[in-house]
Amino acid sequence: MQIRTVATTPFTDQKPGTSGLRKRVPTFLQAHYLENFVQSIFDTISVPQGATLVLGGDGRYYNREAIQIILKMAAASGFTRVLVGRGGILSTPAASCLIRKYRTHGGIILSASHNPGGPDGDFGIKFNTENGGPAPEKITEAIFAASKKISQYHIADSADVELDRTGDYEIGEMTVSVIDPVEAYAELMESLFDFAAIRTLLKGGFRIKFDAMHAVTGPYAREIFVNRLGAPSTRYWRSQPFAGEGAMRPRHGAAEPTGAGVAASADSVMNAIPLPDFGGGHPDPNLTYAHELVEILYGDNAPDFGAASDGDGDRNMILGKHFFITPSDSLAILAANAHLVPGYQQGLAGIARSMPTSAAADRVAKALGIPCYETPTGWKFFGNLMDAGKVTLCGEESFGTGSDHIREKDGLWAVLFWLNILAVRRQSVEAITREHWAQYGRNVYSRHDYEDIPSDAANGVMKLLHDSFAELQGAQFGHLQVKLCDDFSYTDPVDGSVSTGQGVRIIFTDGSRIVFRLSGTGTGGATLRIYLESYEPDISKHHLDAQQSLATLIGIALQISELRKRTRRERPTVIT
Ligand code: G16
Repeated sequence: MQIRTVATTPFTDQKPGTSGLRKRVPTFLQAHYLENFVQSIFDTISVPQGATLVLGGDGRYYNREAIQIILKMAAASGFTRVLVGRGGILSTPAASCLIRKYRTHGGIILSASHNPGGPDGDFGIKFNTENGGPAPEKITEAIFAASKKISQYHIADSADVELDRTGDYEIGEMTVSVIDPVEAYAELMESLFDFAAIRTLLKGGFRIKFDAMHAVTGPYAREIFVNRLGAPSTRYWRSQPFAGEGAMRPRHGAAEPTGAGVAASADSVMNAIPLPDFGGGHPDPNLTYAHELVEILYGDNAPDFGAASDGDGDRNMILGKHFFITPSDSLAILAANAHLVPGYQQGLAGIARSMPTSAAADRVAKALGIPCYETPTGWKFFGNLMDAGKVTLCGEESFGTGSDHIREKDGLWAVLFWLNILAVRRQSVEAITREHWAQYGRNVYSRHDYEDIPSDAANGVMKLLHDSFAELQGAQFGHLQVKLCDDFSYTDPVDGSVSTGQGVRIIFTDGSRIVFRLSGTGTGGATLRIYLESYEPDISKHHLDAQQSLATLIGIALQISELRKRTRRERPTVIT
């Protein structure tokens, strides 16, 4: 095998964000752009002899081409073996599962998560370490530093590898094992949940609808829900192979019924084929972007349970019949019911949530007598806590929930956790949630996103808030008084590392909160997020709409941030 050393010059913008390097596809298509970043990863992690790498992505545009490049660079950098998902497909949780199962020297996941794909969409790349989790900040910082002084990269001169057939292939000395992307992950799920009980629930007529949003979870959902749990499906799906096998791929939208008609259809999994542009959609499982599913769950003859996942399969949205559960409540409910689920019957060591996530889980932790940790936004902050055995369940308001079974958040895991609880309790999703609120009180919660606003305006809002800290301290807004305002910082209790500037918190004396934060995952302009939370112990008010209950806080947030004036936006782009 011939290894070529290619001279290159640094790009200045390869700083990983909340979760890896995410850029528009045209940026990644620039000569040497991907190669520079991959070489910076390999230079940073120094590849030991005999090392194996996991490699796969969410199937978005440029996934396959990038995989071929990375395989050749891995061969040139001394890896002995690379495990690649067939068709280049691996969900983020499945990649984490494989890294742990085969004790590899980490993995590379190609995804821009919930961001749209296609030639004008986004692409992304992230490195996960040997524990299966996203690289911590000290590694991503080192990769960024390497990317700023790179002068050459190494790549094997070899033919492309056949990605669509499982088996072993060679690039020089390195073996490329193309593996089934689903099997190990599905087995892990079977080891955690009571599949027999869920099968009985589904057989008894409990109807589910899972929206894979034409992203990576389609093959996983079909195998788990349809093949292993017996959820109804048309024969079409049963005989459908994986994505990437072009001949079987339907024309966009042609193979599946959409809209209200789907509610009555027998298919438990919709939008199940991963497409490079996600069928033109925005694979973010929330009330705005998963509206097709939301319409079904809020329509006539709605299924009993609905769920969606995102581009790379780590996020989840849970719906009941005509009912939405905030991710914060979902985490709390999973924790409160974990004793009903085989994989968690031995009890929880602790819970962790990101700072902007509501304190609903804290109440459950208190009742269980276990610790609850508050971390900055980003799954990477949970890794140390899980590795140290301090927490079992973790969750974020951004539709991420997971446990120490892997080191990533896990969309289908959350869906199965809910189904297991439903199979035991035999109540509706809404009834379980309302009982939970009756017992613990309700942390009324909402997030308002202002997407794609000019960076200057977004930074201006954040600066104004910082400059107002002294003035806000102790300020009175009607019946609400500010107890504390700061920019959240976190000291990792395991390794002592400190992360500052993680979001502006305005906390009132009654426990209500407003949090302002700039997104770390966008690729165009800035996204400003406002997180709003208040606590309602009064059961007679639990039925109220969250926006109504939070109206006062929303008004204060707009007033102190001068958001409307500074961004010229009258309303948020997305409300969840
Ligand atoms: C990523 C991280 C999550 C984090 C989210 C926040 O999600 O993996 O842990 O909560 O970003 O996004 P933002 O910075 O935009 O608020 P994902 O699903 O995009 O990988």
